[in-house]
Amino acid sequence: MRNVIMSLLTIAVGALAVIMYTRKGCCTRNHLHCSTTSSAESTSMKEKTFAMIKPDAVKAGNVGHIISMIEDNGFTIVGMEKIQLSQEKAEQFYAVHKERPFFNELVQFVTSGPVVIMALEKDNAVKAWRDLMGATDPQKAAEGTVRKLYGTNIGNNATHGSDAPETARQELALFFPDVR
Ligand code: RTP
Ligand code: MG
Repeated sequence: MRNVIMSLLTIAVGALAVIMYTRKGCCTRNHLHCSTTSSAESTSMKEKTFAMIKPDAVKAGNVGHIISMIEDNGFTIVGMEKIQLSQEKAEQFYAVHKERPFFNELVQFVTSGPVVIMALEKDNAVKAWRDLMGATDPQKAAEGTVRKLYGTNIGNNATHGSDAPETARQELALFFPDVR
């Protein structure tokens, strides 16, 4: 009888250990999308995105205002640098628009002065930063968005944000290879 009770206890402890390991496992295997929360909370996931304050906003002295908006909206700035983009890097960054009629103008603009690049982290950061930036054309952007406040026209629209999680990974790898 005593042996049976000991065996049952061993099985119970083993099962408990397996359950606890499984719950912890997703966190150690995938730190970008780590969540050990209940199913009700599982739709919000820490994510990183790439942001740029473009030359027009840097020249106009709006870097501080835009960074304040970013922090006030709950983003963590995990990387930041003020840089001058080379023609080659700008062409690489905007390669997806190579065939568009505005490509040369776009590369010329983004290399016309220093930019501030950032790696931002937040739950659903890609969409959250796109929402905070507003529409590509500042005249169509919603009130209170970065582009409405600090953009001038579709070319001079103050900021850039990655348009999808895969794009964010590519753009972060291009500018912040150490950010994971
Ligand atoms: P971004 O990449 O800079 O965050 O902007 P976006 O996703 O809102 O817009 P996208 O379609 O990726 O276009 C990239 C940039 O190209 C300029 N653009 N000019 N003249 C035009 O019709 C035109 N269309 C786009 C904008 O400066 C836009 O940010
Ligand atoms: Mg874009």
